[in-house]
Parts: sequence; C-alpha cells; structure tokens
Amino acid sequence: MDAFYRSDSDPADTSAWIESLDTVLQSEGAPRARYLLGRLIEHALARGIALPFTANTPYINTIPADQQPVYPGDRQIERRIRSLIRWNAMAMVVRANRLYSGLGGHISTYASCATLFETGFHHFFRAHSDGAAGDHIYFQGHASPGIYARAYLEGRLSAAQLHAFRRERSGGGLASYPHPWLMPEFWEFPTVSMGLSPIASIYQARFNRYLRDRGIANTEGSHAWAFIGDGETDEPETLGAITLASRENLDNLIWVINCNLQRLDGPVRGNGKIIQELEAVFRGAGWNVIKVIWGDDWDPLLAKDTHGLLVQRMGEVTDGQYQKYTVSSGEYIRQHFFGTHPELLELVRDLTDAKLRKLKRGGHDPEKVYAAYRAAVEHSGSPTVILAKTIKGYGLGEAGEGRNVTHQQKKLNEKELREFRDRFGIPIADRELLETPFYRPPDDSEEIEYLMDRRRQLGGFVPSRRVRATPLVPLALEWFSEFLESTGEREAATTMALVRLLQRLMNDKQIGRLIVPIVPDEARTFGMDALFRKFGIYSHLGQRYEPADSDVVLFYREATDGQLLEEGITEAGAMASFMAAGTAYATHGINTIPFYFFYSMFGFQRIGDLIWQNADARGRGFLVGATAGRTTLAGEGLQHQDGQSQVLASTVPTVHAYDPAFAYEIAVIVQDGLRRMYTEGEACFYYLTVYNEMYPMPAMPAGAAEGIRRGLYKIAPAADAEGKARIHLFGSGPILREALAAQKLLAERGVAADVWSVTSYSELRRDALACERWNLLHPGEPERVPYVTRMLADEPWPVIAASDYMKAVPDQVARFVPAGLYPLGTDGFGRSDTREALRRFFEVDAAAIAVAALHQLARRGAVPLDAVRTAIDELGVDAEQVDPATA
Ligand SMILES: Cc1ncc(C[n+]2csc(CCOP(=O)(O)OP(=O)(O)O)c2C)c(N)n1
Ligand SMILES: [Mg+2]
Repeated sequence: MDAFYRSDSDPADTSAWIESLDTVLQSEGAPRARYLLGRLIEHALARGIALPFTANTPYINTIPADQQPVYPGDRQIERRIRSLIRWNAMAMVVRANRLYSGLGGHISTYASCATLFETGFHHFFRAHSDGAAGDHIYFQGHASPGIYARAYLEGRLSAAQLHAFRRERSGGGLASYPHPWLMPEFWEFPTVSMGLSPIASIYQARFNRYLRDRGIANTEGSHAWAFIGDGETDEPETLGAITLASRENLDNLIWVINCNLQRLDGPVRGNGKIIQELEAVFRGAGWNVIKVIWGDDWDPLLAKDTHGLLVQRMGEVTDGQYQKYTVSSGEYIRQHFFGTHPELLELVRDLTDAKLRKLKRGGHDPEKVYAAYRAAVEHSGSPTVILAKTIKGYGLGEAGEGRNVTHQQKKLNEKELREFRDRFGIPIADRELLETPFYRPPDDSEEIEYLMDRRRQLGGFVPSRRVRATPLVPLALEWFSEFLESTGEREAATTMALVRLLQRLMNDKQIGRLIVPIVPDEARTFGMDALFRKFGIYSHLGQRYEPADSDVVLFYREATDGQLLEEGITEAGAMASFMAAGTAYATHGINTIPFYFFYSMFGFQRIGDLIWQNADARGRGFLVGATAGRTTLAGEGLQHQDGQSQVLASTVPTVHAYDPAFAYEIAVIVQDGLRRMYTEGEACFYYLTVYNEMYPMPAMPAGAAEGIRRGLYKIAPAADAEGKARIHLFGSGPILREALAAQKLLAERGVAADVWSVTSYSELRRDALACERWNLLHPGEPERVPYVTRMLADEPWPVIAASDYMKAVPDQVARFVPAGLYPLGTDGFGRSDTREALRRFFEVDAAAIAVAALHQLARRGAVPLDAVRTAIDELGVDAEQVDPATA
C-alpha cells in the first residue's frame, strides 16, 4: 500500500485533487466530502477500476486532537492516585518475592495498563448498584496487583492482605489472579487463561441483550468491558467469535486491547504492527475501531506535518523497532526515527533528547483514553474495540520498561526502587526503600476523597461480586411423576426423555421463563426442534424472512423474545453462553437455569478450559452430553464416539457427573440438581450423558431416589440365589441393559447375579475419599464407611462393572469394593459399526459381562475354570481378537 501511494507520476495533479477535496471539506463539511468520495468510488468501480484496498487507516489516533471532548476529571489528583496504585502494585509483587522467592506475580502488565484501567474506574465503570444492571468487567488477569492496590486505597483490602499476595492459605492473602472461586465477594469473572475472557465477554454482552429482549432484566445502559493483552489475541478463542458481536449489533460491548507490543517472550509482531493487523481484522468484522496510539505531545508535531511525512514514518516503523526506541536514548530516537528525512528532523529541532525520550504513547495519556472510552460508550450499532498503544513495564526504567524480559520481572534493587519512587513522586524515605512499604494517604486526603467520590458517583466499587438472586422454591419429585412411570412397550431414548423434561420445565409457571436452552447446531439431532415453534430461537433482529419450512409445524422460528440460544457450530460460544446464564444469579441477581446440549465428544474434550473457567466463576446449570457412549452412538466412528467425557468430567471439582440409564433416573438427578443449585445455592453444575438408543423406560423402583442421587442402587436382585455362586453386576447408561441380559446368561449357568445401576462413579468416589480422609484424620473414632462399601457390606461378592466409558470410570471406586471390582469399558478408538458389533468388539456386551463374571468367580474357586471356557465358546466370544484398547 505504502509503495503504491509513493509512486506518484504527477504530484502537482495529485495536489490539485487533494486541494479540491479540502475546499469541499472547508466550505461544506465532512458529510459532503464523504458523500463525494463515496460517489467517486462507486463510479470508479462501475468503470472497472481495481481500487486500492485497505482495511487500515493511518497509524495515528482515530480521534484527532480537535475532536477530543473536554476532560471531566482532575488530571493532577488522578495522576497522584495512579502513581500510588502503581507503587503499591509493584511493592506487592516485590515484597512477596523478596520474602518467598518463587511466589511469582507480575509488575509489568499493570504498569502498561494503569491508565487504561484508571480512566475506567474514575469515569466509566458502573457498579451493580440497586436498580441498575451496571457493567460487567473482565480485567486482564496478569494485572491483578493493580486491582488489589486500588482496592487497598479504597479501604476494601488491608495492608496485611496485600502483604500476603499469593499466599492464600498460609497468609490469609490474595489470589494470584481473578478467581471468583477463591475470592467470591471480590472477583466477578475469571480471566487469566488467555483467550477465555474475550469470548466470555462477547456472550455476556449478548446474554445481557437476551435478558432485556425477553423482558427478564433491564440491562439498558450497561456495558461489558474486556481488557485484553495484545499477545492474547493470538488465541483462537479471542478472535473466533467477534463476528457474533457485530452481527448482533452488540454496542454494549467494549474491548480494550492493551497493545504494549510484547507478550511473554518478546514482541507480539516484531516484524509487523499488531495494532494495524487488529484494526483490519476488526474493521473487516464490522466493529467500531478506535486507535489510541499517540499521546498529546505528538499533537503539535502532527499539526505541523503538512506533507504527511511523520504519519508515513509512523506507519512504516515495525513494532520490534518501536520497542527498541522505548529502551533507547533520545539521541537514538532522533537519529533513527526522525533522522530518515530532513523535514522530520526539522520538526523536532526544538525538542531536547530528554523530551524525545518521553514522547508519550496514547495508552498512557488519560485524555486520549477518555476520548476513546467516551466515543465507545456513545457509539451505537456495533461493538467497539479500542487499540491502545502502551509500554510494557511502563515506569520500571532499566528494571524492565519495554524490555523482552519485563513480563517476568519480580524484583527491583535499591536504585531501581529509587527511580520508580522519584518518577511517580511517592512519599517514601530513602531508608525505607528496601522495605518497599505500601503507602496509603489518610482518609481525608484529597486523593482518597476524590477516588471514593468518583466510585460513589458510579454506584460503588468494582470489581465486586454479590449473590443477589433469591432461592427458588424447589420442585417436589412428584412434579416429575410422568418420568417416574413405566412407558410400557413404548420405546424412548434418554436424550428424548431429557428434552421432554426440559419442555415440561419450560412450561412451568414458576421456573419456565428462567430456563435457557442452549445448543450448537444439533437441535434436530437431539429432538430439540420441538422447542422452536413454541419457545422460539433467540435473535435480536427477530425473523426478517419467511422460513423455508414455514409450512411445517416445527418451523425454524426466530424471534426477538425467543428463549432458545441456537449458537451455530461453536461449542466454545455455547459454553460462554452457558457461563453467562449460569452466573446470572450473581451478575444480575437472576436465577437463569441453562441447559446446554452438545455432542458429548465435543464437550469436556473440546472446550474443557471453558468448563474449568465456569467452575471458577461458580457457574450453575446442566451440561448435557448427548449422543453419548463409544458403542451406543454406533455408526459415527472415531471422532464422534465418546468413551472418555465421564473421566474428564470427574476432574472438575464442582461438576456432578451422571451416566443415567432410564428416564426416572434423569428426573431424580435434575430435581436434585435444581434444589442444590437454585434452592440451596450450591456453586456447582451438572453433567449428564444421554444416549440415542431406544428402549422401554421402566418405572422407578420404590426407594431408589437416594441411590440415584448418590450414584448406586440395586435395580434387579438375583432370583433363586440359594446355594449358588454370587456376583454383582454394575451397569450404567444403556450398558445397564447388557448387565441385565448377562444376569440371565449367568442364571442359565448356575450363577446368581444382583444387578445395580451406577448413575455416578465420580459421586461414589467423592464420598469414599471424603470418608477415607476423615478416618485418617480422626484415628480411634468410629470409622465412616463409604456409601458404595456400605451398600455391599452384607453381600461380599465380587463386582463386574460395565459402562460405555473407559475402564478408568468404574476403577474410581475399585478400592472401596471389599471383594474386588473388575471393570469392563470402551478404552481405545471408536469406529463405525452397529451397536451389537461394537459392544462385542469393546467387550461390554452381555456375553462379555457373563464371561468376566465367571472368570472372577473361577479365580476365587466359586466355579470351575471350565465354566469360563465353555461360556467363551457358547457365547461366541472371540478370545483371539485384537485388544480394542490399542486397535
Ligand atoms: C492459555 C494460556 N496460555 C499461556 C499462558 C501464559 N501466559 C501468561 S501471560 C502471557 C503473555 C501475555 O501477553 P499479553 O497478552 O500481550 O499481555 P501483557 O502482559 O503483555 O499485557 C502468557 C503466555 C496463559 N496465561 N494462558
Ligand atoms: Mg502484551
């Protein structure tokens, strides 16, 4: 592009054209100039002229100096406040690492974004005060010391807490990063895993719109703000959903990308320009882009740059080189930046080297930042991204400012501390420097009064998390009676049963409105198209077309007040919606209840980190892994057949994972989940795997509910057990039916088997581990017996445990089964075939269960070894087939 413009064959003619435009601009104003240019472009295109394309604007501020609003704050006081916060944030990290080397922490991220944050704190961020939705703010995780340091000035955190930064247990101190799980009254959104907060903020903004469009909450005037690192934009989650924000006109979303040009190891785009790259991406995606590149001391230089040489020079220098200027002398900058052209040297002739070194970047200039924020909140029709150029480690001087190692800098020597103190005017004496004490002026100081007054004006402190929703009246189990009864001959799949249950809930007067069904383009697979017509698919725009299937009953109905979030093919986006809905009890004071249905393979495995983030955020709701099971999904093959999500789910501390077999089990689990999460207020969420195999649903056996909730209950006791060898068969999901069939095969061979439904091994294990730990710590006191052990206490026979998941799932409780547990499972890669063939291949069918049972009994001398050989032959088990675990 630059080369294109520079090869000017007739400069005089070019000037004449530009002068004509200037004349129009002066006499008739910008709109007329814009109109004329538009017409010219249209005309040129019609004539087949290939227009020079760029999605970029010049490398200068989007808002020119003469269009900046008047700054409403007191610059002097704000600078002093900012300096104090800078000092305390730095001191927090330096002190922590001086006392306990290796605790870690970051100085330089906050040093680069202090002005970006503080301008928001003083003039924009609105708290969730009574009656107002307030703003939802995602703070850059590595800048947490700055947020703590501010809370210290606000009187919300004590010096003792700051002193114990990163010593949460031993010091009663502060979490490393924004973690609502660890600081539930302080942090609202977890942000530190790169890329997650950007996508979460988009869906939060969209969810805020959804609440408004459905008449559930008035979110007018509230904004979602996300502060993002420039390096963080390389994460696919950061940029992957930005078109949703523009498509849905989310002008309630503001991103501030802290373009300090560096990430952890070095420059983000040493050979390019991250700001220009991002500008093109966001403009292309339909965002309002505001660049804040230069501070006000560049304004007079730009005003004198009549030939555009300075702008051109600004545009051609690479980020790597800008970083070099940051660490170089004024003389170097004069020679290398301005020295390329005599006119540029002339521009800065009157500026000393010292002044050249100090020419500010836009992200450190409150007036420029304010102008951008003001424009962002006033902008309508699309989301805004502010690309603010800053310096990583700003103020650290030789200790790290702009240096490649600055991200890791945690210690300052005396000289560096003195320089920092002097630069920011902190009233700390030389002799105290090495101690690096925190500093807070008295309550009646100008600084504290100003800062407190600003927060009062904006509704209170942020960040701050408060659970405001009132508990739901629980639904009795009888409410679910339809699901507790037998379906007779009629067959159903557990997926269908859960969708039907969801529909029932959505029709309920009390909680129906609060249900938020979420699906990433799989509604038809799961039978959720039944919801389209009655409840509608949410679209802010409504439906501006006649749907192709308008003649059928379940047509694709989009509506502004639609209830279903049909996210398209984005499990990550759907999970972000789940989190927004599942944390609304705190962020909005509303008990929305998300049900997110996905292909079970593409849940924990695909978007595990977002699920982890949801746990940190104390999210609630129901995750539903549909079309589950390595053998039950049958035809789909290796990348679809899930045999591991139950293992992965067991790794998240607040997930209750269940693998139900029948509709009544689902009803009991959902009823209990609603009670625990929305009545008792537990910060947990549920995971259910449901399947597409059709079979009749039996009635709930009397008294089964407790066992279903805890994870295990007997479903079919052995008949005529007198004098026979005994065994227990555990089954889960559809494989429970294989266990029931195996019970018959074993009866035919003189073995009496009791069949149990295991709805959750992970819940059984949690209970068992808790008992074990208690016993360890309370020697001599009456021992606690794990539920699974207790259930088997009077029936001390071995257990064969089979499911459509890996053997690691039942193995979770093996230690707590006194007579031993032998697992059958679906380890290995799936492949396409029929259910029967797959269950045989993975050795989880009735025959495999029966053979395994006989073998375990033979090993214990309860049946002859021959019985195993005969069964292998009679039941057609291929003893020489490949091991599916490695095939
Ligand atoms: C998913 C993930 N990967 C890696 C990291 C480790 N990490 C922490 S900060 C950082 C660099 C951040 O650079 P940038 O986003 O530019 O932020 P800055 O500190 O420069 O403002 C990295 C790689 C992380 N936190 N999350
Ligand atoms: Mg960076």
